[in-house]
Amino acid sequence: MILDQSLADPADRLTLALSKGRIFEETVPLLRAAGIEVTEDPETSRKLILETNDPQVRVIIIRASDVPTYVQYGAADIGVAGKDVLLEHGGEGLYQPIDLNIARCRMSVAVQNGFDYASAVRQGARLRVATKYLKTAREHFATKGVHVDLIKLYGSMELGPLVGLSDAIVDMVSTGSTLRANNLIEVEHIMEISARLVVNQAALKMKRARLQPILQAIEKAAAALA
Ligand code: PRT
Ligand code: MG
Repeated sequence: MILDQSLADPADRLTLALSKGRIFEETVPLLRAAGIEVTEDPETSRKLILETNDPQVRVIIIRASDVPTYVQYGAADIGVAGKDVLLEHGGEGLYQPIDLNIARCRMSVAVQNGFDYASAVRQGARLRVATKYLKTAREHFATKGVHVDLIKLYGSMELGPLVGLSDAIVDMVSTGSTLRANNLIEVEHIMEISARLVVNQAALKMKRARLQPILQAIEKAAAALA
């Protein structure tokens, strides 16, 4: 279901959905390239709606995994979310994501150092895998014909194998230092991840004149990061 845009913002008012931390920090320069300056810092402000230099543009700060939902329902016109998050959401009501080449990492399978993943897989053992990314993990293991019981977690997946909750985890890896610090090793690389810009489908039609130049400027700035 898409909200009727007349119930949301007027045609020239734009709402952008971002999450705090790396997504916010790495999106700011791309917005700047489109002439949008966020005038408040979500790390120090408790406000959930931030103003910008343009009175018609505002930024809402929400949980990373909630970004596709706000955009899907038209509560935000544009959002920035990781490919990991978008795959779990499914992408309904969202228009063609632009790859922003930011917040890059990889989605991997990791196990405790010493666990013989290859032979467990070879023997057709049923593996217990803890992850926040049920959909993507299910698809990955199904494609490979590996039997798994998936355990849904909301964070700190790295702990799973250390306390016997699971044999393996599926999580994001960037420097690898979290895995190393917890005596885990990567055994499979599932996919490369980066953040994408998503647009509400109705907003793209109703606010095209307002959105098009911003999307173009962001796309150009993002392409330079590739
Ligand atoms: O933190 P919260 O639960 O609110 O949500 P979130 O974790 O989804 O948000 P956030 O801001 O942490 O991540 C937003 C997006 O950034 C993710 O959806 C990914 O697309 C992307 N991204 C890029 C990452 C990382 N790099 C990353 N390193 N997301 C998470 N991590 C975590 C990873 O889960 C692991 O715990 O960082 C740890 C590994 O980092 P290294 O450097 O030690 O390998
Ligand atoms: Mg996080």
